[in-house]
Amino acid sequence: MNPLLFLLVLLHPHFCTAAQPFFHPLDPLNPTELDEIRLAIKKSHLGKLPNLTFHFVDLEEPEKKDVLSWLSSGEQNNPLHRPPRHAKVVVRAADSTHEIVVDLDTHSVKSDNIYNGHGYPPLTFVELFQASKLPLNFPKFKASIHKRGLNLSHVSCIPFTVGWYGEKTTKRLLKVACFYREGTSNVFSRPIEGIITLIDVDAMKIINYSDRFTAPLPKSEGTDYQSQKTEPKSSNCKAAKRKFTIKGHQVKWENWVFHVGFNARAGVIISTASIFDEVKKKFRRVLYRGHISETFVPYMDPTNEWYFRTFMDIGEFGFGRTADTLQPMVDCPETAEYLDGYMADANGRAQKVSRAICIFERHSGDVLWRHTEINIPGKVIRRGEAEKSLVVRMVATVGNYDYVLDWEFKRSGSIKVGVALTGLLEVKAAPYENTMDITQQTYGTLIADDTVAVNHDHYLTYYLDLDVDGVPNTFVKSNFVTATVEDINATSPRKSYWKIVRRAIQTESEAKLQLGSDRPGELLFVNPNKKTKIGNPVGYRLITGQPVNSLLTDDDYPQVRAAYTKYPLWVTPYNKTERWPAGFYADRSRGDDGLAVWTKRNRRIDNRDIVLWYTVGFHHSPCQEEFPAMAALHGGFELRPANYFDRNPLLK
Ligand SMILES: *[C@@H]1O[C@H](CO)[C@@H](O)[C@H](O)[C@H]1NC(C)=O
Ligand SMILES: *[C@@H]1O[C@H](CO)[C@@H](O)[C@H](O)[C@H]1NC(C)=O
Ligand SMILES: *[C@@H]1O[C@H](CO)[C@@H](O)[C@H](O)[C@H]1NC(C)=O
Ligand SMILES: *[C@@H]1O[C@H](CO)[C@@H](O)[C@H](O)[C@H]1NC(C)=O
Ligand SMILES: *[C@@H]1O[C@H](CO)[C@@H](O)[C@H](O)[C@H]1NC(C)=O
Ligand SMILES: [Cu+2]
Repeated sequence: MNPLLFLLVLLHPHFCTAAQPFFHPLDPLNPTELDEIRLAIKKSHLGKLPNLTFHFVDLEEPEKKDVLSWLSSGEQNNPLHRPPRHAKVVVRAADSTHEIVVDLDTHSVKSDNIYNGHGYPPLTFVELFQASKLPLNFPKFKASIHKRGLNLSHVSCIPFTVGWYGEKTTKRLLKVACFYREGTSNVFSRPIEGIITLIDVDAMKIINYSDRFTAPLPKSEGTDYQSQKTEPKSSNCKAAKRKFTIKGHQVKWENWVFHVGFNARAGVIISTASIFDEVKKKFRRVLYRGHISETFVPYMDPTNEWYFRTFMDIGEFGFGRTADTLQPMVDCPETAEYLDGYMADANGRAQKVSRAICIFERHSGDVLWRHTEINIPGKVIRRGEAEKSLVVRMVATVGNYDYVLDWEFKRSGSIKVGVALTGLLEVKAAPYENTMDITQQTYGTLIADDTVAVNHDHYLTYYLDLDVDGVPNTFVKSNFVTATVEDINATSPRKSYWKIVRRAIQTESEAKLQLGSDRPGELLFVNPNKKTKIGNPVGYRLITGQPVNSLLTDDDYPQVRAAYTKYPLWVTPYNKTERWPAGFYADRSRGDDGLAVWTKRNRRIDNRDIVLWYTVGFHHSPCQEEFPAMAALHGGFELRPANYFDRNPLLK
């Protein structure tokens, strides 16, 4: 024990009597801390400003070097040695955006800076809720509903973010579209087409209204999905004994140890993930921090009621904010353990999402490895192991869509990131009952009578601060190229083979890659300062899914805002403030912050602390089976050791 702590123990006996809570500097803010933050802000000068609203409250991450030295110090349970704990808070008050740092050790506001750049912080649930109610009391809207022969008490309205289309000055706005609930719980299936209401969010007033045309209201028959409701059923067999431990937010399973955080914006955050090396007898680092960092969902319909539907769900709303309470036996298996999530609501009050995250051991039924040997006279050797892995899962329900987000850890050293899209399609009403009747561009697929599901994309971008066996890493791109047999001495009847051409990438501009279009190859992240016993650079391989790049033109405003979606892969030098690829202030952003802008500096990325940005994308052309609810569509990628271990870590 260090002498200072010993002294404190004498002065404060509770230090040694109370069980030490397990602490990690990246632990998310707990409800007590959220309360302290709110009170510190309320009692500061900010508390006197009108209309004080909390838009974002999160841990202000300690410096990476401090976290790493804490991790290696062996002082994990010593509260005196923890890095200082701060919170970052973004509030709106009197029509301004304030960025505040609160010191959680002194319970006081440390700094307050007014943000004057473009874009706005995420919308609060209160704002979305209030905006959704405004049309229902608006005389012109009531008249439109009456004109269509509909009953106002069956109308539900849903607010959408509006993007940016070159306006010189902007306001915080929402556009509201309305739906007819009558006869169905599938709210999204019966759009009341032709009407859009524009709302000034700060004033919370309707500032424009358009009712351009009517279209047949899609009928309610066949739209419901509740008949298939899966009631959580408990099985008779007793749940298998849990094979992992959760201490605070630290998870240990087989050869892995990692930390599971949570915030309103990203949802699940995996950090300080290390894997035990049986040969070296120590934990070795793989991933300092990984989380989803933005989604971009542009719809492909340029008409007045649809053109603005180009959502950035993480920056505009938040995946943690929309994290759903997981249903045992539907969302996660019986053996799962759950973690609650905490965040601040619009008043700064701690809000709990029960069972926001689940963790479970998965027995996929797949073969992990196997071999049968018949070439040994007199015997047959048959060996192998079944696959099992540990999954950390959350679900974000953003309006009509549900995103199931998995981090899967394998004993082989792989980390698989999985994304599944499910939920309801966003549809519009159109006067067609058969594709033969279609006379005008529909921008989608006719999936039911009078119902068109509009084409769109989903881009889910992951922030991956890899620390492959240490901080300095290099991105190495190899290509498999066809070589011809040089026929000088005519010793080989073969004409060709392939060989590997490796290139260590030096700068950001070389690192942004179009995948799939060019030659085959592999993407490696190596620690150039470490080699295996026999000399290969220690690395991890990125195995991508199907590459998907944006097809929008560079001058299209949504594409200007989400310029990073032109490439599925970017690599940047680590910089704590570069975290959100469309910028932090994504609502009404103009593309002047974010990955595509930062990388214009073309910084060096070789043998440095680097961050990989990888986008899982989908071009979604809807089909009839996706109505009334859509079976999960899967995507993802894998980080897989490549000469990281001296041999297969599964075979001891
Ligand atoms: C406070 O909000 C209300 C409505 O949300 C708005 O009418 C008022 O102008 C706001 N006051 C200030 C000073 O921003
Ligand atoms: C509208 O719907 C409500 C709720 O179902 C019902 O009570 C009311 O009578 C309806 N109004 C008309 C005019 O049909
Ligand atoms: C309001 O709507 C009209 C008609 O749709 C449009 O011409 C006008 O530009 C809109 N004004 C604003 C402020 O959006
Ligand atoms: C061809 O054969 C000569 C003589 O045996 C040898 O010196 C040379 O290295 C060979 N070249 C190749 C390409 O194998
Ligand atoms: C980190 O990134 C921000 C935004 O790109 C930039 O302003 C800042 O100078 C960078 N810091 C360092 C140390 O490079
Ligand atoms: Cu989709």
